[in-house]
Amino acid sequence: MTGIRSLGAVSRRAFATLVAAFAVAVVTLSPGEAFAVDEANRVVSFKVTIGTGGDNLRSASQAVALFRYMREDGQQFVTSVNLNNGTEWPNYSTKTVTHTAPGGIYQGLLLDFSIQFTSGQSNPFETGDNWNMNSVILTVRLGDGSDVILVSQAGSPLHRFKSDANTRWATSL
Ligand SMILES: [Ca+2]
Repeated sequence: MTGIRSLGAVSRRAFATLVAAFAVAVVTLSPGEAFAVDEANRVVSFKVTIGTGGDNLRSASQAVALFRYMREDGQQFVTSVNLNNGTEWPNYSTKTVTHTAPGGIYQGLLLDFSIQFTSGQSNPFETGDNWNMNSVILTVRLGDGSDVILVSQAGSPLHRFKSDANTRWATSL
């Protein structure tokens, strides 16, 4: 069964306790055994839904989503996905991309989420591309089958990416 859970203060506190216990477990268990402990809070996939405003994401431009997280040993990693793969996202369109998470990512250890824009040219005569992002929703699917909305922001635009400036948007998780 799939349900929606909000990330409240109680669950954060509970998770902090869990992580503290987990840190002890890492010392006494081999990494392979430790990974299985928090299956219910393991991030299985990231789902990103982005609304484009009145300035499109042009063909040949790239929008990449990056998810920074901490592993149980305290090291930081980033997993990323190219959202549009060089295809156009037209004005006032909404696109959803799902990214399967690598192993070892847990809900309480996510650090931040960002979108990196790179302007492209599909022919030598095109000028640099700009892109208005009007909304972004980030949902994670957890190991217990539930979906958790971590980010839901909107504006007009929420962020304007330019070919030569403001090419990164980020929010903490
Ligand atoms: Ca554009």
